Amino acid sequence: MFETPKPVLGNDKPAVVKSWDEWSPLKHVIVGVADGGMIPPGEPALDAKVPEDSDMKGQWGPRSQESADKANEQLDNFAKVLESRGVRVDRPTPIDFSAPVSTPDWENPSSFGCMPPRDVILTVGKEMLEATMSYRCRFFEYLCYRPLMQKYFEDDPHFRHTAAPKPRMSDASYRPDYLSDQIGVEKRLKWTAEKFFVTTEEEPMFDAADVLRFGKDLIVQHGFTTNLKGIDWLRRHYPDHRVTAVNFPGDPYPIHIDATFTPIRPGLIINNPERRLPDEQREFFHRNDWEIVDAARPAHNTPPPLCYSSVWLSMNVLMVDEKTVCVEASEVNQMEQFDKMGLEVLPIPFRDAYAFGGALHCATTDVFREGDLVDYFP
Ligand code: DAV
Repeated sequence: MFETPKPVLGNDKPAVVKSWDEWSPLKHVIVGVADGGMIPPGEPALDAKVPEDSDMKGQWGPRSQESADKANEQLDNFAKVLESRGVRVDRPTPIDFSAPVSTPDWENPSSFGCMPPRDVILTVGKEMLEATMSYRCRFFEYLCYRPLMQKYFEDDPHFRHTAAPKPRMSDASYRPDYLSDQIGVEKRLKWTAEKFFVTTEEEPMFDAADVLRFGKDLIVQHGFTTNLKGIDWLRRHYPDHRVTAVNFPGDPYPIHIDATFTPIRPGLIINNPERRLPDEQREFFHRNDWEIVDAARPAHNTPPPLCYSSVWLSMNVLMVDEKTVCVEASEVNQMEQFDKMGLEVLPIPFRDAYAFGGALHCATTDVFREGDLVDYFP
């Protein structure tokens, strides 16, 4: 019989859930774990994200114990650094990611992992929402967070635990045009510019990591992992927020906004210079005196082995507060840029964890930040 695992908790004090933005003082966070992480088998939306020249092409199966151990060492160290800054840290509970999964519409030989909580759980105010997700291999990932959700539900009488409608993720949800592994970057860029993405508009789909929280505004990337219906669903779900769709035509593999567009503090955003926000979409920010500056170049020319993400994980940073930023320890250019902006930089070694699902923003999700709901774009 399946027994519900006990949550791995930072401490036993009752939890309180609240977070409205990406930069207010962080007091409680979930940090992912690498245990059991898989290279998932091919499926339509995942294949579309793997670049033609990637070492991931055609691979699948369990990741090595050695690589998981190294990743966990860095994840644990990251958790310790956060704790030393007064941040309480909880960890998800892995399920058996190697087990085949199925629904009435499809079967997939395995799941993925639970290293990047940011992709799955969206905290807005006192609510934690489980995203629909968009990859079949990530359909059941929310289960890893349920022990924590139950604990928060018991502790905080005002916490709202919600789940967006599970998509069917049948073949109708994916464009067969993206099935070829010989598309080429030129055609991909044309398709991205035309907003012709791998996901169709069959049903609402979104990953939580396509959403950035700016107080009363939610900025959402339309791309491979979030479709327009997903954005519309978010708009209807958060009637007291403004939900604005953005897209970045320079990105041939647009998944998740957090290696593309990163708010640092009220009034300041760094933007990936290869994935510029189009001028007409910049208006929204400029009108309210927000500055959008080019992010520094990554320090590496290639991602580490067996990694889905691009070198732009350099800008996938975690704000501890408006003046303190966690940056991957080898990203010297990004650290220097933040230093010049007057921020305190906490260097965090993390490249061994990248392959399990991303960098420091991906590997966390907020439980509690100080501060209240602010309208930054009145
Ligand atoms: O640039 O490959 C990575 C985002 C991971 N959450 C990229 C996007």
